[in-house]
Amino acid sequence: MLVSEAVGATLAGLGADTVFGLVGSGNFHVTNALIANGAAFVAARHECGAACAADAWARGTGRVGILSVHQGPGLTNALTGITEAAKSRTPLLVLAADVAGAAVRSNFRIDVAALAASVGAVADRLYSPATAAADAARAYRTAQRERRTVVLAMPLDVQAAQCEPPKIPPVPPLDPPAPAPEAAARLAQALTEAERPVFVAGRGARAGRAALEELADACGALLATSAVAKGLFHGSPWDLGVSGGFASPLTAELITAADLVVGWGSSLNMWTMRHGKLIGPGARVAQVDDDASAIGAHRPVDIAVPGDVAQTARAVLAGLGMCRPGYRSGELQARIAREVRWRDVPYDDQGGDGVIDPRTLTITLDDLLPAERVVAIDSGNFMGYPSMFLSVPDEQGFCFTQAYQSIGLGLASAIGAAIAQPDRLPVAALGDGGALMGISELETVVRLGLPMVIIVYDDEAYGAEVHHFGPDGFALDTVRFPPADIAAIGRGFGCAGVTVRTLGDLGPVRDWLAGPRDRPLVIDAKVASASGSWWLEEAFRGH
Ligand SMILES: Cc1ncc(C[n+]2csc(CCOP(=O)(O)OP(=O)(O)O)c2C)c(N)n1
Repeated sequence: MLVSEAVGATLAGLGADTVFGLVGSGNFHVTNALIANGAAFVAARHECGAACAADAWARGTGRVGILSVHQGPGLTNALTGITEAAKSRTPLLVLAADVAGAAVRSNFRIDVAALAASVGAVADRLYSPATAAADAARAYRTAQRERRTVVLAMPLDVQAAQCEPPKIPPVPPLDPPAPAPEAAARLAQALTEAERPVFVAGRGARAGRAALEELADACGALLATSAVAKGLFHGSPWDLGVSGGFASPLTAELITAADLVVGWGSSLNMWTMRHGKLIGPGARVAQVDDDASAIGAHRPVDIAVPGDVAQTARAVLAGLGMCRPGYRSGELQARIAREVRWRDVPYDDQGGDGVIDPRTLTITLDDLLPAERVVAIDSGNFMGYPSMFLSVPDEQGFCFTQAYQSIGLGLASAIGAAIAQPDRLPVAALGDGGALMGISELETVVRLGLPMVIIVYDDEAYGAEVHHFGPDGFALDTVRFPPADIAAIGRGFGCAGVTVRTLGDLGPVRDWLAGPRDRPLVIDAKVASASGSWWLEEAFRGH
């Protein structure tokens, strides 16, 4: 059989059943081989969109995402999305067609391995017809086991050669790594002694809610998440929501007053810890992570526990001594219920003169949109509004692709998130800059019939730059734009479109929600943007 067929059959045999991509001559046969072996193919209109959709799908399903791209420009077009995935440790396998080794003068020739390595992905290759199926299997397993983004170069001459039908034996599932008993005991002792412990759970804790809640109940800890794990403790009376730039005043106050902060599968990076400001003087820090290299990578830690989150939480629970009530009291519970959500924090509405306050808009949409939702967020000044004012039902309800801080990824991410969770309402939250950058995927949303709500926080500018440079008196002509009728652009793609300047303009949103939701809805919200956001200033400090 052809190597391209063997590779497709091998990957399908390993579990690849959904493939995102854009097909050119170099990845035509492999993609068709995957389809012939039962995989669904999702065609995007730009390779960056395909990469983002595959990334979001992998985040939403917890499985290896598959991206298929043409040689040369197919791969370079996908690179921003691949970089986001690589920096987020998304298990993603990129099937990247490549020129033949001997085609040294090919116009498509690029150094695929160097390109992959430069963005933090793992480079692998189909080395020969005889090894190709094993090469593909190795690449898939690297993505799966090490949670890495792997770029598999597939030279055209190798793809076109003949090989024996592949025989790739299945590998039994691996158990997650248990913590060392001494390390678990150290954490158990620290929690036993702590008076005000707070857990900060990250992406690595997304499957660990039950074990973490049980431990937190036993030692009186409050529960928070990093932005990527928003929703993990939804519904718990002790849920503080997101730690970091998006933390509400009460959340920040309670984390800062903790005497022990435990990061669970969280890097405790500058965003999550507000450059360390959320760690009070004298507080101890513990970190649990199944990747030992992540421990202490962003800040000093007092207690290091390499190990799987859920297993560690159970081991620590078993080793707890007599705990105090910890941080929990009836009074605090009532205060959390009253104050912890951003929407319960008073603000002065800045709407009027043809623009709506983005907080007012988002709170109202939070009430209107069904709770069973998955929200994907683009980057920009606006991004705190949906992150802070839209609730999500659980950790699967939030797709936050900010590891590379690129604008223009949010719409495509929402596509992958929607396909991963077809029973939820997909919501894309974008700035006008990011929306117009990634607009080609609006055709994909329409073509796939996704019942998506696309909220565009339209300030007719690259607001992040306006607010960063404006106060210093710089000219802003390069970052301001004339009005664009994004609702009409949406209608042109086949969506329903509505322009919103006041709450009174939301009638068509209610109508759309009433059904049949047979096409996506674009909400072009002309938003007030008098001043920049504090999370943006926080972000610029990291530049
Ligand atoms: C690909 C890319 N180009 C440029 C930037 C720099 N940048 C950061 S935020 C931003 C403005 C985004 O504008 P918009 O999407 O309208 O959101 P807003 O900031 O106005 O809320 C820009 C250009 C970036 N992060 N990524």
